[in-house]
Amino acid sequence: MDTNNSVDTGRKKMDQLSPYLENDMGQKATTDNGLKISNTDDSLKLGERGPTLLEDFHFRQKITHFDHERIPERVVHARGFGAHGFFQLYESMSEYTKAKFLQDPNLTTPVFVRFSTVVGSRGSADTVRDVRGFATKFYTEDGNLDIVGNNIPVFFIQDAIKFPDIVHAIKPEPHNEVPQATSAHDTFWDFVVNTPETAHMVMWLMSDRAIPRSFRMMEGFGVNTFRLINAQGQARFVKFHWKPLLGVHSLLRDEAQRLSGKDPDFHRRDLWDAIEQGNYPEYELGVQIIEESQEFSFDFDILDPTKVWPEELIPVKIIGKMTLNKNVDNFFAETEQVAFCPANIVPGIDFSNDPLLQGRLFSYEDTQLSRLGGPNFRQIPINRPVVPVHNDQRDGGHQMRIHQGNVSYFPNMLAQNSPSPADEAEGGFVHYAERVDAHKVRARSQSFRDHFRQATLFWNSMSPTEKAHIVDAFHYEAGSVKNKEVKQAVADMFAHVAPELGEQIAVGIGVNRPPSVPANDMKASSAALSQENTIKSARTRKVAVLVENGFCPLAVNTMLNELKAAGAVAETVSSSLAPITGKDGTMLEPNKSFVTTSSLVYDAVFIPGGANHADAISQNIDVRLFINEALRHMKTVGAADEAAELLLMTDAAGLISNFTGSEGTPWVNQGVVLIQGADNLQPYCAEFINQLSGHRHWGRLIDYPITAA
Ligand code: HDE
Repeated sequence: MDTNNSVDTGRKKMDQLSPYLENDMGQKATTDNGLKISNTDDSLKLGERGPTLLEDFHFRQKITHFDHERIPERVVHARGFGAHGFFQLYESMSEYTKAKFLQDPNLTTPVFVRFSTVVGSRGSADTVRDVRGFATKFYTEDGNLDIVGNNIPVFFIQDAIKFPDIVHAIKPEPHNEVPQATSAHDTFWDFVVNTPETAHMVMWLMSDRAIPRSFRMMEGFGVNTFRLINAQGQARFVKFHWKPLLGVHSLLRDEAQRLSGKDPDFHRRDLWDAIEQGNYPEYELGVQIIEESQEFSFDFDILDPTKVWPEELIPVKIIGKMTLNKNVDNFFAETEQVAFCPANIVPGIDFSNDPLLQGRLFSYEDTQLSRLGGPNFRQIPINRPVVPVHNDQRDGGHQMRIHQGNVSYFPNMLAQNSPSPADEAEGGFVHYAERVDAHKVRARSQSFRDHFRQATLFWNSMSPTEKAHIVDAFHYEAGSVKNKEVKQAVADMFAHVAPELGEQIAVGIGVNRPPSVPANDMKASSAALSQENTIKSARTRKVAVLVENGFCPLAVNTMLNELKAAGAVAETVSSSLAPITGKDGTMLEPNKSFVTTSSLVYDAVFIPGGANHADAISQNIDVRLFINEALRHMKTVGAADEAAELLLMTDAAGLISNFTGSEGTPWVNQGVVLIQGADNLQPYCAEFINQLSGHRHWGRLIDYPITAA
């Protein structure tokens, strides 16, 4: 926990949780009844070789508890990872809302965040192509507020009643429960091609947004439209955004798929390690606000969850920052048992009639009843508000409160009407009195009918690299579909987004060119949608320094020091974990070996010089694979002195074919950074770090996935 902040830093929630922390260190083992146990290795038997006796209460309790250790996983967002932190406002938002936590910039509010994938089971891999959940619980002075968002700002469907359909379609197919944690199969694409409102979100799902580099490097979006209400009762429409201070960055498809095997925990490990190292993830909270009078001023319906509010039209006002500064003490107790619900709001925030949101308001409470086993899940420590709870709700499974007295109803005289409702001035929640005058119909508004224009806006906003990645994703996803008609329909449907997209999909998945369709009139683009325009930084990036016997200690030390100063994280990697000797006799104990790690988990690779080192490295097939893979995944690769020439051996892409030596100054081409004959490596390290902060070097193989039609 960060104690340097002058303000609360989320302490209130930690103080509340601390009485529940258990530490068994140095204690004697007992049963759940507190009876000390003398032996927990042998069951009670009739003779040493005889049958076990039913009377063995310790055996029965131990096994029974174990038998019931699991609870149902979330029906969606089953795999997730959480952390504690705090939120602090930059400036008072009192003009827009009376929410207490948005009034005073000196106040900090404890938060708990859970990131997740949507489709896979609890044990599935982190780096699959999927939407990421980004759910935040604010423990405010008005009670808990949940912003249950995703890292994609739009949703597949417009009405909550279709949620079971989309989820059934995207989950593993029911006859054989294959494939796990992916949309690359027939039922998902069958649903998509029969549901044009999915077009916009599918574009995001096929984009790099769906394979984030880190939870720390993705945006969050509340998706649904809410309201802000100020103390005068004025309402405005609002959408919530989280903007990561490290920028928005992604993996490559191939990298993400390989990582699923090499490190299925890649994202949770990354978040955990960053927090343990003090590299606290930070996200700014932004709001887009639309006046009620402007409700009908746009070429999209502001209640339609398949639409963004383009940031160039409605700017995101940055209002505060969230810092995640503490890992959980226990995954199950906190991350697994946390229960989010978009209906958890506070005075100053209210709902809109967004038909997806309206359904969500019901679903989350409902699902917790089976997942967490009854109506008292709000009493689980992680779910408790930091303010007192008083009401006449009683009993139910696992009731933790011991309510005193004989009154559990309202109104009453016996307890002087306690607990009594609070009026608005006392902080009582009063729903926004929206006037609605309409027929009761099972129908959808005409204003929700445009399904392609914003999908085209997204496509128009992508850089050539991002477009190439989208085409590549379609080739993999729709190419994995078995049914030829569905495949054809995918190419045909996305020709409505952009004819060239439909054609490029068709080429890659072996179906006919889509028939020409009427041109979509969306010509605009939005710079905010492209990751090319994001923040770039070397901070917290991970670098592998490859070392064998004979390495140059000066080069290694300079690089490690400079990386540390830039806020990057370095690990030495060698053939084994045994200590190695540098060219001047310096000993070094490598952090990782080629068996225990892989190029996949790093953002860059550096190979120091040393004559014998170069020999040792040149004979090592693992080194070649490591470098080749890093080059293929567009990562920064650096080498010094003798090692620079070795790169020629792995230079399949011809990146250094024109390297003729560097005479003491750094030589750079597409993220390959070489140096020879320098007395001082600091300028070289600065260039290496500069290249590292570029994230990936897309120019390296820019033309590879797009095939000419
Ligand atoms: Fe969810 N969603 N959802 N969802 N959702 C759940 O609630 C649901 C939607 C989101 O880390 C479930 O507690 C419906 C949009 C996140 O614990 C369930 C609809 C967005 C999480 C549920 C949606 C989300 C969930 C399953 C369509 C982004 C994980 C377990 C109307 C704004 C929260 C649970 C966590 C979880 C229902 C659509 C985000 C079944 C009916 C849109 C981040 O209640």
